[in-house]
Amino acid sequence: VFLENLIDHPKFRALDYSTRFIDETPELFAFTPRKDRATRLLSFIGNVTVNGNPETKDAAHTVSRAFVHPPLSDVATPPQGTKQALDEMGPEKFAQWMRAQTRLLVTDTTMRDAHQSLLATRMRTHDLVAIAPYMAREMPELLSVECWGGATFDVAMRFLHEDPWSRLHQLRQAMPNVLTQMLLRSANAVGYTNYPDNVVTYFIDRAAEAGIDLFRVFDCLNVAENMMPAIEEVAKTGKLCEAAICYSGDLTNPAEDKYTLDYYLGLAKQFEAAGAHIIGIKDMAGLCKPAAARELVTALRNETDLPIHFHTHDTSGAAAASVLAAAEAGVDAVDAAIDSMSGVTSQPNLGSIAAALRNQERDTGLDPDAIIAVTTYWEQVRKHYAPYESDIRAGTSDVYRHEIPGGQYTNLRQQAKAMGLDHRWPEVATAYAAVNKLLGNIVKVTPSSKVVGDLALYMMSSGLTVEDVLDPDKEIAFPESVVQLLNGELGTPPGGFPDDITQKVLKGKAPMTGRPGAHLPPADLEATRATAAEAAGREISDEDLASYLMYPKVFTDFARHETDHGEVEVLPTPVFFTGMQVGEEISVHIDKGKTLVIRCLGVSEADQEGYRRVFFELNGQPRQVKVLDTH
Ligand code: 3PY
Ligand code: ZN
Repeated sequence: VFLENLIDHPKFRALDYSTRFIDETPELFAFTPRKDRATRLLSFIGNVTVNGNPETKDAAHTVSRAFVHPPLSDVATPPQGTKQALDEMGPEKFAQWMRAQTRLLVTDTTMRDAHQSLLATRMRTHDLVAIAPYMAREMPELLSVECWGGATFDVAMRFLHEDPWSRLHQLRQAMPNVLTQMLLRSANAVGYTNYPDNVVTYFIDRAAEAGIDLFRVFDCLNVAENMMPAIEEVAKTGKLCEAAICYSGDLTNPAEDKYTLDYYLGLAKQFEAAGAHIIGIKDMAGLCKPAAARELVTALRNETDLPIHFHTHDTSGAAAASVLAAAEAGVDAVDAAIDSMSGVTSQPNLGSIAAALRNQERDTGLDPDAIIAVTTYWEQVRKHYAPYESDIRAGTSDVYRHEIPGGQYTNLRQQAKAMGLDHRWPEVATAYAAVNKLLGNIVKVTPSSKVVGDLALYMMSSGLTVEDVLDPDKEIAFPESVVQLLNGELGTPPGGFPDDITQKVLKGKAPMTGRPGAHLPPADLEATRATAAEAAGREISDEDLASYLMYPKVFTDFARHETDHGEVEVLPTPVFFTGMQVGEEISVHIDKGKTLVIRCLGVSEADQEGYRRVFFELNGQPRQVKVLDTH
C-alpha cells in the first residue's frame, strides 16, 4: 500500500519530488500496518466466498453451517486443579502425588491427538478455545488436557493460517486450573527431522513460558540417547517431564524377541535416571492388548518409583479393555478422548471409561453430566469438519498386522487416495507391513512411521516388490526420507538397520553413527531471526523465531498470509472453510471487547477481467471487496 500510494501520488508521478516530498507528505512514509484488521478479514472472507477454501473446496457442501453454542457453566471461577497443585508442589512432589492417588487420573486428548487422528489435525483454535472455560469449571478433576504439539503445530500454520502460540496462550488463559500437555518428538521437536540441540532447547523454553505444564517426550526409534537433551531441558524449566516408551510388537506373543519386557524396563530405567517425572507408555498404533497392558504396567510400577501414564489408540476396537486392564494393574493415569471424538484411530471413549469405573475403587471423579455437555459440543463442532472425515466405520484387527499408528492411518489413506490407490488399501497396508520388516521391524511413529509410509507408497505406485527393492542390480530412486533414515539421521536403533537394505540405499556408503544432534552445529539464533524478519516482512518475536526454526517456509507463508488477511483464527469455522452466504450475519470478536458484525449483502457478476465484488455491511457501514474469480 505504501508503494502504491507513493507511486500513485500526483507529485511522484510527475517526477516533481525532492526530499521535501517526504516532509510535505509524511502520511505516505508512516509504516502503518497495511490495512486495518477488519479490512484484512473481509478480504479473506470475500476470497473464500468467491473461490472457496482450497483445502475444502470439493467438499464445502458437507460443512454444517449450524451455529454451535458451547454449554454454559454456573460455576463462577474455575476451582483449583492440577495446575495449582503443580505450581505449589513442583514436579517431583507432583509425581509422588500422582502415584499416591487411588482414583484413576485422566488426560483428555480431544484437543490434540483425537482430531489429529480423526480429522487430519484440522481443529481450529476458535473451536478449541470456546469449550475451554466450561471444561475448566466442570471437569477440574482432569489430570491434563493434551492440546498442543505433535502435528498440530505445523498444521495450524500451514493449513489453518493461525499461530500455534496464540492457541496455547488462549487455552492457558481459558483453562487456568488444569495442566496443559504437549507431545514433543525429542530431537525432532514438532517437526520431521533432527534439529540442532539449541533449537530443541529454545523451543522447549518458549513452550514452557507460553504455558505448557506437561511435556510428553518420545523418540521415534525409542533411542533413549536421542531424548536426553529434551528430557534435561524440560526438567530445567520446572515443568513436568513425561518420558514415553513407544510400544511396538506384541508382549503377549511368546515369540516376541525384540519388544520385550526387559527392553521396555531398560528404557524406563534410563528415563528415570535422566530426571523424567513420569513414565509414559505411548501405544501409538493401539497394539497393546489388555494382557500386555497389565504385564507392562505392573512391571514398570515395580521397577521405578515414577507414576505411569498409558496412551493408546482404539484402531482395533479393543483399547478400552486395555485401559481398564492397565487401571486394574495400578496405572496412575490414562488418556482418553471425549466420547464424540473417540474410537477407531482416536483414543478410547472418556465417558465410557469413567462410567466403567464409577463407584469403583478407581473412580475418576469426573462428572457424567459435564462429560455429556462437552461431548454434545464436540459432536456439533465435528460437523464443521466433515471434509476431513475418513469413512472408517469400525475397528479393525488388521492393525496388529500392519501396525500403522492412529495418527498416520487416515493420513496415509488420504495420500493413497491422492495417488489413485485407495481401492487398493489392503495392499497398501500389506506393503506397509513388508517395509517395516525390510527396515528391521522398527518403532513406527512420527517421523519414522512417515518413512515406512513413503516407501510403501513408492513401491506400490512403481510396482516394486521387496525382492526388487533389495536386488543389487536394480537401480531404485529411494524417497529422500528413506535415505535419511538409513543414513542414521534420525538415530540408530539398537543393533542398527539391516545390512542389505542399508547397503542398497546408501550405495555402500557407511551410515552416520551416534546421536544425530551431536553432529549438528548449533543454529545462530540471532542471525536466523534477521533472516526470518526479512522473509516475513515483519518483526520476529521469540515465539515466531521458534516457529521459523521448525518450519522456515511454512512460517514465512503463514506470516505473509496474516499480513494480507489478518488473524483468520477468529472467524467461525464454516466461514473459514466456505465463506459467507448472502444474507448471513456473523459476530467476530477481534479483541477483548471489540466485536465486528459482518453481514454479507451480495456477490456481483464477474466483470470483464474476471473480478467480482463482494458486498458487506461491517458494523452497519457498507464495505466491498474486489476478488478475482479463479474458477
Ligand atoms: C505425533 O508425533 O504427531 C504423534 O501423534 C505420534 O503418535
Ligand atoms: Zn497417539
